Amino acid sequence: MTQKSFSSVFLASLKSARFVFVLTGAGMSAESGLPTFRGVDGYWQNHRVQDLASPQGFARDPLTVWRWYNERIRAYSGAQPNAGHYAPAQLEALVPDMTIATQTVDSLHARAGSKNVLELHGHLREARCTGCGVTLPLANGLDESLIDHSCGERFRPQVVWFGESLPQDVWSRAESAAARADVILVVGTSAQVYPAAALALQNDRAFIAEINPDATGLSDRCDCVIREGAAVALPAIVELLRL
Ligand code: BV8
Repeated sequence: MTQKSFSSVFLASLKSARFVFVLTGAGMSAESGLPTFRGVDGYWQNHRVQDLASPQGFARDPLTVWRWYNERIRAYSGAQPNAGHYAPAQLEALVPDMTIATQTVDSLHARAGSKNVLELHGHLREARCTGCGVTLPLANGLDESLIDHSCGERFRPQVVWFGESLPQDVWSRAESAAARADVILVVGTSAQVYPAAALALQNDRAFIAEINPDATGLSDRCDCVIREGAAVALPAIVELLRL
């Protein structure tokens, strides 16, 4: 992508920005070979969301829920950050203050070197007992024999399920970073999940750019849309900022 691929106002806003806020979703990891949630081969094609990513679904069938997460954990550990993950890590060094708020739970932003990452929907690095709070590392998933804990309760993944509140400290840091942003990049999200998607809507002063091959519910609210994949658009933006 060349300079002409981007609106001059976008590049000027980014060059002069003090605060940059980046909201990312599953599309960030598509070029790492990980399926998105609602894409053609999305995770949820074969499962009902309510049966997997919710406290009710977990209470009803913890074994199926853990089998789904173990499958994803194995996929995540075999995946590598892509150029779209490395670019924001490089962008952090080019702007005074940058925050990434991600809906992904694959830890690829951190593995790519990003320092200031807010995991809005948690992560899959460890499981937590719902009774006594003890945690277990999830490097290779959770052995099914360990789901029930000796304290009488069960281990669950450290993610935020539908109907659960986002971690208060993470949410308030994300809200203030979005509110003070001069530029907001919305990358790889269908913007269907709230309150995360609302982060891009609460600041009417910022220049908002969407990076997504497809249109979303946020597209009309953006000042520019870049119909390209994250692994192509984000490195191109970083290169142009360096000029
Ligand atoms: C809550 C963790 C109550 C688990 C996930 C309004 C306000 C508040 C809540 C709601 C509301 N309306 C509805 C709700 C309820 C609900 C909700 O949003 N439902 C939706 C489905 C209608 N929200 C909740 O329950 C949240 N909690 O609200 O608590 C409350 C409210 C207020 C105060 C107190 C309490 C909790 C939601 C968290 C759910 N957990 N994940 C897990 O991962 O298993 S959500 C899940 O969806 C993932 O985190 C995923 O990342 C996220 C969002 O999906 P996307 O990331 O956008 O992925 P998707 O596939 O949809 O899109 C991918 C995009 O990438 C596409 O656009 C595609 O075109 C693009 N793409 C593809 N390739 C590329 C690309 N882009 C760039 N480059 C590419 N190469």
